[in-house]
This record gives sequence, structure tokens and C-alpha cells, in this order.
Amino acid sequence: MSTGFFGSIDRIPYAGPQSDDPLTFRHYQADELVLGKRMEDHLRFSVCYWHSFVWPGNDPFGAQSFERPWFGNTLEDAKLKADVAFEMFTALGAPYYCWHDADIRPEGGSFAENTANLDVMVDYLGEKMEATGVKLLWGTANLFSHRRYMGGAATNPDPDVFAFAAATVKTCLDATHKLGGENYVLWGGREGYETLLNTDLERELDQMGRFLNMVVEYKHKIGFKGAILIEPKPQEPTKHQYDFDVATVYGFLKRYGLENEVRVNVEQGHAILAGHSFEHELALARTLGIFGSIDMNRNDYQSGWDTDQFPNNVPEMALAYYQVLQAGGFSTGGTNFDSKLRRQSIDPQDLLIAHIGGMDCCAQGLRAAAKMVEDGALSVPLKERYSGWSDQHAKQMLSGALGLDDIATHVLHNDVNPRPRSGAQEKLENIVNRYV
Ligand code: XUL
Ligand code: CO
Repeated sequence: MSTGFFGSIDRIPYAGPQSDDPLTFRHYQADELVLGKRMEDHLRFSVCYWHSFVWPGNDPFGAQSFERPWFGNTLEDAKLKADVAFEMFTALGAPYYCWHDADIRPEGGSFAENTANLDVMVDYLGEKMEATGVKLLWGTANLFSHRRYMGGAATNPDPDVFAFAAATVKTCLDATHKLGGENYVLWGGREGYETLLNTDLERELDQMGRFLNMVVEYKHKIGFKGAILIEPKPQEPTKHQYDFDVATVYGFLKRYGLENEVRVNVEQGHAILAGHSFEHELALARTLGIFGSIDMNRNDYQSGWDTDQFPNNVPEMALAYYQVLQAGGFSTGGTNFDSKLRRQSIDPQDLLIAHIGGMDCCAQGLRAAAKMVEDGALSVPLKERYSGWSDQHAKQMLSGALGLDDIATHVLHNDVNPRPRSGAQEKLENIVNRYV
């Protein structure tokens, strides 16, 4: 029985690019083949629980703007929220969803109560997943909203907070494992500092390193086959977050011996906050061998906040999926809409329309990226640009066979005098624009 939250809508159809019905897909077609693979299997869309079903619509100057019949803190509320959430996943044809523990269960007064509530809801979600075929892309623990975490979770000066967080992650890994989740994410919401005046940086990094090692050890202990993912973000809520960006996370993983165990969940908005482009973060992640998944939500380019808006810029998506395709596509990861409505978008249909637009935009981006791959539009000029390195002497300079003195002799004897060549950036930009 439907909750009726979305009226009589039960499935969003594909109606083609000419459609002017906002409740239809214009570009996303699950079965369309792109580079020989179904669009659905490329994009692996996921809807997040928190922004869509939990966020009340508050901002720093105003309180709740949304009215949802499930807002409350009882198990009944949590079940109604799940009913509506699965109606939306199904209506959109989204194959995945994801949650924080705090999104799906009522908040208890103790660890025991939280765990009991989580257990009930995991069973309930398991039934809904079974009935609808919707799968869990990832689970995660909310280690940042409750006031106990105001000074951090793993990096808290109080070992009791560290313990509470560790115990909570254990229950969330168990829950993710039970529901067949394909990844487990850690976003270090409050793992950072507001001021160095009260922060022992070295100790906090060591705490975080041990915490993450325990997560990996426990994953293997219970036989969880999914990937452990860190989600980089430079600041907000704290002034400085330890998982600043992909490069910083990689250095951290190396230092604590985890570079082969942990990958990254790259979020577009976080990349922007770090002063990078999305494709920079994706390119670096795949280069370092730690690409995992993406959170597909952008920031406002002017406000400087993490505004978590739905994607609506096809050229940006094309360059992002170009990197995903270069990485060989997703393995355990997917495209998660960690995106939220604007607080004035209070109608139930706004939730559907926002996701439809995001999915269409990603579909267009993927198609453009695939065509660029197919045509070698960027890879052919790239190969040509570095073609000098196939020369014998050039190879020896990198193989370790030659040192500075050998190279100096070579340059002298051959009168090596490099001829500058154009980087042709505008030409390449024009090529990309042909595809988008
Ligand atoms: C916060 C953020 C989180 C993570 C999961 O900016 O992106 O929602 O994705 O904790
Ligand atoms: Co995110």
C-alpha cells in the first residue's frame, strides 16, 4: 500500500529530449547502451537518505521549512520515512540508496538504545530492499551531529568519545554488511580543528590512523567484501579538516599503512571547497589508485558554502565521467546524490524533479564522455603530446639507467636544444565543447 506522499506517481517514465513534462526523464534511459554497457550499470545512481528525508530545511538564519509526516523520533516515524524513501527510489528507478545510522533510526539516549533501534530498522530496510530490488551503495555512521562529537570523534581529546564512536562504527559496519552494502564510507565530519591553540595535531592524527586501521581490521574479521571509503573535505564544519582533499588523504593512508585498503568517495562540492575542480580530484584519485565512488552534488560558485545542490551543468559532468571512464568505470562505487533541495522547494514533487534533473544531467555527461573516449578526442592528442618519451634515451632517463651527469654529457654532445611546442589548450577546449 502506497503512503500517497507522491500522489499517484509510482514510476517516472523516459519520454525523450522533447518532453516538457517535468516528471519524465529526457535523457536517462537505464537500458541504453553506452560503450557496450547499460547506462544504469555505468552510472549506478544512489539517493541519499539524509538530505532528502531527514533535513528539515533549516539554514543559519531560519528553522524548519519542510513539513514531512515522518518528522519525529519514534520507530513509527522511522518506518514511515523508509516507506516514502523506497517509494521515491522505485519511482526514480534508482538502483541504490545510502544512509547514516542517525538517518534511519530514532536517536536513543545511550549506545544500547541506538543499537536496538538500528537493529529494528535494519530488518525493516532489509524487507524493503528485498521487495523492491533497491540495493545499498553504502552505509556510514553519523559521528558529527550529536553534541558528544563537538570536539571530534576519532580525534576527540576524550577517550570515551573515541570509544563511543568506535562502538558505533562497529554497529554500522555490521548493519551495512547485513544489508549487502557495497561500500562503507567515513566522512570525518568533525575530525579537524577550530584552533591549533587547543589541538595536539600529532596525537589527533595518530588517533585517526588507529581508528581507521581498526575499521579495516573489523571489515576483514566479519568478511565484509565492500570497499572502505574516505570522503575528503577541506573545511566546514571545522575550520580545517584532516581529510582535506584527495592528495592529503593519500598521504594519510600511506603514513598509516592503509593505501591498499581504503579508497576515496569524491564529492564535487568538497572539491570546489578545496579550491580544486571535480575532475582534478577524480584524476588524482585514479592516478593514485584510490578512486572509489562519487557524491554528485555541486556548490554554489559564489557563496563559498557547501550548498549540496543537484548537478545541472552538463559540461562539468562530462569531464567528471570522462575521468570515471578513464578509471575503468565504477567497481563498488556509484553516483550518489548527496544533494539537497533548496529550502523553498517544499512540495513532494520537488524531490522527484530534483533527482530527475540530476539523473538526466549525468546521463548527458556520460554520453558526451563516452563519445570522447570512443573518438579518442582527447586521448589521441594527449598521446601525441608525450610521444617523445618513446625515444630510447628518454626512456633511459626514467628507468634509473642514467644520472644527472650522464644526461649532461648527452645534452652537450648532441647539442640538445628543445623547441617549445604549443599546449593547444583552446583547441582542446573547443573539442570538448563539440561533445557537450
Ligand atoms: C558532508 C557530506 C556527508 C557525507 C556522508 O559534507 O558530504 O553527507 O557524504 O557523511
Ligand atoms: Co558527501
